[in-house]
Amino acid sequence: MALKPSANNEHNLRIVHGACPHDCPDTCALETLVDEHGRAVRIRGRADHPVTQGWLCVKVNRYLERVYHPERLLYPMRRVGPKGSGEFVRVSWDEAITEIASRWRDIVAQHGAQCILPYSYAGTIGLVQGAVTDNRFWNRLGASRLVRAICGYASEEAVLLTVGGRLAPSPQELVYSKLILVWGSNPASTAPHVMPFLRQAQRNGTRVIVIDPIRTLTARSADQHIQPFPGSDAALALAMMYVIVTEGLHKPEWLAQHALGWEQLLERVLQFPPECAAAITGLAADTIVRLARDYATLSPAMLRISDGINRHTNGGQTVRTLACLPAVTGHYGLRGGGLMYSTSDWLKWDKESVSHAHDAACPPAPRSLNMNRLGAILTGEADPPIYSLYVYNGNPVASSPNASKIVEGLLRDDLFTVVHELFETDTARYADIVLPATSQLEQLDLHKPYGHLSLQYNTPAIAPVGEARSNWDVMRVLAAALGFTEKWLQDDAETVIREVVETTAAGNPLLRDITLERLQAEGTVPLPIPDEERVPFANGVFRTPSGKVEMYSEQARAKGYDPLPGWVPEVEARIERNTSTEADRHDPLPLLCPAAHHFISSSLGNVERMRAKEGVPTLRIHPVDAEVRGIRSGQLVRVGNARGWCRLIADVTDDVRQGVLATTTVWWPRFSPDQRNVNWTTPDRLADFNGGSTFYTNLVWVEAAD
Ligand SMILES: Nc1nc2c(c(=O)[nH]1)N[C@H]1C(S)=C(S)[C@@H](COP(=O)(O)OP(=O)(O)OC[C@H]3O[C@@H](n4cnc5c(=O)[nH]c(N)nc54)[C@H](O)[C@@H]3O)O[C@H]1N2
Ligand SMILES: Nc1nc2c(c(=O)[nH]1)N[C@H]1C(S)=C(S)[C@@H](COP(=O)(O)OP(=O)(O)OC[C@H]3O[C@@H](n4cnc5c(=O)[nH]c(N)nc54)[C@H](O)[C@@H]3O)O[C@H]1N2
Ligand code: SF4
Ligand SMILES: [Mo]
Repeated sequence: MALKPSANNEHNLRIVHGACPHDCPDTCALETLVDEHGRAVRIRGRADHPVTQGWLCVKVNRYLERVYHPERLLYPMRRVGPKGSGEFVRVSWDEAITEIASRWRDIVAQHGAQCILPYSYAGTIGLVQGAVTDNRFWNRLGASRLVRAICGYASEEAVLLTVGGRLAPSPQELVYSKLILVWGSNPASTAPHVMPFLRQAQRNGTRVIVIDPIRTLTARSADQHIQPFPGSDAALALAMMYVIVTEGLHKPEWLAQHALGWEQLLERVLQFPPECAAAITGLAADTIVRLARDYATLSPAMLRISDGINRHTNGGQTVRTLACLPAVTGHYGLRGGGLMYSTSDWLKWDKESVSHAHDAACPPAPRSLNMNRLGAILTGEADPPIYSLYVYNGNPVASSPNASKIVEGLLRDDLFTVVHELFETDTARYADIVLPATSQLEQLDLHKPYGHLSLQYNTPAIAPVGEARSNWDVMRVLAAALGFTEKWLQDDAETVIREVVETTAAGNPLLRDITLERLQAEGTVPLPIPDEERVPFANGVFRTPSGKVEMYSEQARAKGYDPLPGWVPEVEARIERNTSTEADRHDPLPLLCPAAHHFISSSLGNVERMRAKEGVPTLRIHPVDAEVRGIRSGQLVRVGNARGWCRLIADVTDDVRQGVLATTTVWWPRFSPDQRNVNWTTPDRLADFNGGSTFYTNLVWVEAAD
C-alpha cells in the first residue's frame, strides 16, 4: 500500500514531472511525489496544465497500485514447462541476452533476418520507448517490419486522403462550437479530459449529439443520442448531405473554392434520400432530416471522431465520407467548427532520426507483415516463416483479433518467443524468454500527444523495480550482443531525444525555442502555434495535393480504392431487420467490443481495483433479442462464429439498440470464463483502407450457456 502524505508533510517529498504513457489522447502531465527512500508515494495530475487541469482519470489516479503491484516481473526468466504453462525459472540478464542473441544469429544464418518479427503496439507511446524502439534496432537487424495497423490505420488514411493532415484543434476550442457531433467516439471513457470542455460548451448552450449504437457514458450526458446500426454511418452521412443540399443549406461558394469533386459526390448523395438511409441505418427518416438541419444550421459545428468508427470492413470509406460533411456545410476553417480527429500532424518528428532506416549499416528494407494477421502469419501465411517473435508494448493473446490462431502459432515448437513485459500476461505465458520491463515511473521519455498540443517530458521518478529495464535499454544490449556498433544504437534515451528534437527543429520553426534542457526543466512545453494558425485550415488551404478537400481523390484511386466516398455494406452483413421473433433466435447479430472504462486495451486489466470496478465481461443485449433467445440478465451466455467462441455474462439492457450486441474490452483471458475473451471471435480480416483492423465487423450467434 502506498503511503498517503498529508498536505503538511508534502514538503519532504520530491516532485517529479512525467507524462502518462498510455494510448490515450489526453497524455496527462503527471506529478509523482517521491519520499526520501526513493519510493513514489503519490501520483497526481499537474494543476497548471491546460488539459490535464490537475486531475487524472480513474485508471491512472491510483497508478502506484500498478507500479508496485506484487506481480510485477522482477527478473528475466526462461521457460521450463510446456509453452503456455507459465512454468519459468529465473535467469540473469546476461544469460537471457546471450541466449536471445545466439538463437537469432542461428536464425539469421539459416533463414535470414526477415524470419524474426518484432511485435508491439501501444503499451507506452513515448518517442524513445515506443517509436525509436520500434525502429532502430530492427532496421539494423533486417527483421521483418511490422505494419502497426491494429488501431486507426483506416481512419488515418481516410483523413489524410480527404484533408491531408491530422490537424484536430485542441479540446479547449470546443467551447466555440454551437453543435458538437460526437460520432462513434466515447470520450467520457476514452479521452476524459475532453469532457470538461464539452460540459463548458453545453453550459454555453452548445448542443451535443452522440451517434453510437450503444448508450455510452458520453451518450448519457448528451442532448440527443442517435443509435444507428454499426457500419451504416456513411449512409447516414450521405443522407444528411442529401437533406442539406435539397434544402439549400449547403455552401456552394465554399465548395466551389475549397473542394474537389463535389459534383461527383453530389451524384452519389442523390442516391441516398433519408428513406433509403433509414432502411440501412435502422433510424427514422425524420431523425435523419432533423440531424441534417441541426448540423447545417448550428454553426460552427464540430464533428468529433476517434478510431472506434474505423474498425469495420468499410471503416476507411466511412471516415472519408464523414470528413466531407464539414466541407458541405463550410464548417472547416471556422473556430469551433470542422473535424476533431487527432492532433498528430501538427508536429512530426524527423523520420530518419527516429528510425535511421536509411543508414548505410541497415540492410535493404525487408518485407512488411500486418499485425492484424499475427495468427495467420505464425501458422503458415508468412513465407519464409517467422522463427522468432519478440513482443513488447503489446499483449496480442488478449488484444489482437482471431486470438485462437495466435495461440496456435505461439504453441509452435520451432518458434522462439521473447516477451518483454511488466506482468505475466496471457502472451508472456507462451514465451521462451520473459524479460522484465520498467514502468513509466522508472524510465525516461518524451511524449507528443495525439489529443492536444503540448510536449510532455517524462523524468524517471524512481529506480527500476527489481531488475526491470526499459525497452530502449534492452535494444541497446541486444545491439551490442549482436555486434552492432553504430552510435545511434548505443545512445542513451536522453541523447536520442536530443538528436530527434534538434534534427526536427532544424526543419520546423515550431521547435525553434524548444530544447532538451527546456523540456527537462519545464516538463510540459506547449507548441508555440501562432494564434492565427490555431484554427485548422482557417486560411482555406488543405494539405492535399490540390490544396482542397478532396472529395474525389486521385490518390485513393491510385491505391485501388473507390476515389469517391460512399457506403458499402460490411463484409459480415447484418440481417437487416428491426424486429426479432422466435424464428430468428439462431440468427447471428453484430457484436461490438469497444473500450472499457477502467482498462486501456488490456493494460490495467490485472489491477484488482480496476477489475473490481469494471465488474465482469458482460454481453449487453436488447430485451427483445434476449427474449427470443431465452436469455436473462446475470446468466452465462456463449457467443461465437466460425472463428471461435467465448462466454460472457448477459446484461439485458436497452443501452444497446435492438439487433446489436456489445461487450467491453479488453479483458485478460486469464480473468475471463474459459480463459478466453471476445477476441476469440473477432476477425483478422483487413479493412477497406490501409490494412486496418475490423474488430467491430463481427457477427456472432448467441445462446444461453448454463
Ligand atoms: N478507458 C479507456 N480509454 C481508452 C482505451 C481503453 O481501452 N479504455 N483505449 C485507447 C485506445 S487504444 C483508443 S484507439 C481510443 C479509442 O477511443 P474511442 O474511439 O472513443 O473508443 P471505442 O470504444 O473504440 O469506440 C467508440 C465508440 O464507437 C462506437 N462504434 C463502434 N462501431 C460503430 C459504428 O459503426 N458506428 C457508430 N456510430 N459508432 C460505432 C462504439 O460503440 C464506441 O462506443 O481510446 C483510448 N482510450
Ligand atoms: N476486442 C477488442 N480488441 C481490441 C480493441 C477493441 O476495441 N476490441 N482495441 C484495439 C486497439 S484500439 C488497440 S490500440 C490495441 C492495443 O493493443 P496493445 O497495444 O497490445 O495493448 P495492451 O493490450 O494494453 O498491451 C500493452 C502491453 O504493453 C505492456 N507495457 C506497457 N508499458 C510497457 C513498456 O514500457 N515496455 C514493455 N515492454 N511493455 C509495456 C503492458 O503491460 C501491456 O501488457 O488493442 C486492440 N484490441
Ligand atoms: S489514461 Fe488518459 S486520462 Fe488517464 S491519466 Fe493517462 S492520459 Fe490522462
Ligand atoms: Mo487504439
